[in-house]
Amino acid sequence: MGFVSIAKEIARRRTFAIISHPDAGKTTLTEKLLLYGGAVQLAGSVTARKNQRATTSDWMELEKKRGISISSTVLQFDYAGYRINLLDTPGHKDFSEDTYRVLTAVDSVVMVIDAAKGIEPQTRKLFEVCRQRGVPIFTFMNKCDRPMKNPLELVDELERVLGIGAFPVNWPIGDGFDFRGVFDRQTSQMHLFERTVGGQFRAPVSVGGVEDPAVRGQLDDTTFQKTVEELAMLEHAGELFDDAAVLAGQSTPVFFGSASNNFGVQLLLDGFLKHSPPPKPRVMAGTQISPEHPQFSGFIFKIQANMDPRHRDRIAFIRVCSGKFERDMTVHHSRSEKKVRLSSSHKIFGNERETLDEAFPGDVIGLVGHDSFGIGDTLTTDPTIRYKEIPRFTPEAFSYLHNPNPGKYKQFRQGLEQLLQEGVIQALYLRNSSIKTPLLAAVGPLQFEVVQYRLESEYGAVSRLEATPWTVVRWLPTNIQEDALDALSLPTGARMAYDLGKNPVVLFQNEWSANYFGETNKAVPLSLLPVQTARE
Ligand SMILES: Nc1nc2c(ncn2[C@@H]2O[C@H](COP(=O)(O)OP(=O)(O)OP(=O)(O)O)[C@@H](O)[C@H]2O)c(=O)[nH]1
Ligand SMILES: [Mg+2]
Repeated sequence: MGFVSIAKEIARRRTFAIISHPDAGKTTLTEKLLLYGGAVQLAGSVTARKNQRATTSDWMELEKKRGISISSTVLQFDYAGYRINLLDTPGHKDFSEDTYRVLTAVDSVVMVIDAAKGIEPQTRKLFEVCRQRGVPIFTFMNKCDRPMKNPLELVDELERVLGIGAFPVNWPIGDGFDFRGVFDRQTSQMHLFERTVGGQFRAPVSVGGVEDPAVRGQLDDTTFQKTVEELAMLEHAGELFDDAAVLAGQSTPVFFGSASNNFGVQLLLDGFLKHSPPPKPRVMAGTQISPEHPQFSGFIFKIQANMDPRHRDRIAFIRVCSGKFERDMTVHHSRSEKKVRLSSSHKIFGNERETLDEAFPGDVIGLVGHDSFGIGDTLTTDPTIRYKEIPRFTPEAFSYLHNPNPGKYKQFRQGLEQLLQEGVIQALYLRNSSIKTPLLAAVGPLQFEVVQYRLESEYGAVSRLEATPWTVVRWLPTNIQEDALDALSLPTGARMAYDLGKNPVVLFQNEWSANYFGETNKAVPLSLLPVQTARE
């Protein structure tokens, strides 16, 4: 394949994540983007009842049961000449490590805001990460079919609270029960939608100019007047759509709609594709590797076991950064410094997979059958390329995990080992202790419930959690000697332990105790992680 056709492949890639505070409607919007993108014929629901389809992205048993996203999902599909790699992320803070990893692998994001609530704390945190990384942000104001905040206020909030410029691409016509559609400011057309049962199909739409009688006749005077006034105010502000500011992450295009009713989804999809960036060069140790770089390179940002109950294997998700991927190619694996042949590569769509023969920068692909692959590893045909490590989060929740059923020891151990490899929980071992029960550490306690649920459903091993007195972990210098550890005097209730890499840590009952130790042991600096990795 020539250089020109590779450049063409890169130009049509769009790789993005959907992010927000829990419950704003990310998974619902994802499903509707699939519907409008022609990737599913019938949209499922996150709260699917009997005879109703569940969403493609919340495919895990526990997600369906709880109606929340627990793990990020990769969906690759083609639409309007684009190859789209869409990643739906979980909003809950206990699962945020997964979400943050996804953010290292995308070129832009769609930030979903519940129009009744405005900007919520978790959205704000995720926004900050995007801003630090200079990721372009597109905003979808969702749930306009419910009583919502004043749209002018919502736009103002983006500027005031997040400090990002905001350009409304379209504008809601009515709200709550009277939400009828949106006005597209780019084309000056009204899009009035009709609701469909359960929002499974595309919403019928009529489009026309403001004075078009066919459209005007569908609106009551109050709604019409209010919309016209607000639009005049926006025009008066006189801002123009500024592509450069959007790509620099300084301004966000704002779309209004209702994901569950399919209002405004088509406009978001088309507007996003038109203005979002194709794959960018990636920074590596001060230099940039451009997607057109002739050598293949990519990095692993997610690992997930047992996605398909028939296979019971683990998939490593890699984001292709440069060159062309071809099935069966031999690459250099950064962690092991070994050559590996990538023969089992897949295109991923939720929990479905399909063998894939080639891929290009921007693509997320699933690799099966490599137990040595870990989060952050680089795979490349040019061993001088090595992408930065993906930063880990400091755990804030700790719990013992017992196996009450000795007959199931093997399943328990094997299951736990595999779930540990996914890297969303860690295991610690207390120093000088005869307790063999694994001590789990995670960003939040919900992760423990996920582990228990998955151990049982995927490995047939029932388990029992036991609370611990600790809430804070700090790493000791990794090169500290054993006798130096013996000599340390710890505050009451604190314990020393090791992580799986044999790095020593101290577990404290609270922040206060950790600070006290830090102040009284200045020679032994504590850190939030074993190896401090700088963010890009
Ligand atoms: N009224 C209304 N409800 C909506 C809309 N979009 C989503 N919902 C509902 O909001 C709830 C949460 O939707 P999800 O799509 O699961 O939200 P999420 O952001 O993916 O949640 P997490 O992944 O758990 O963070 C569900 O009950 C949806 O049916 C909308 O446009 N209007
Ligand atoms: Mg979700």
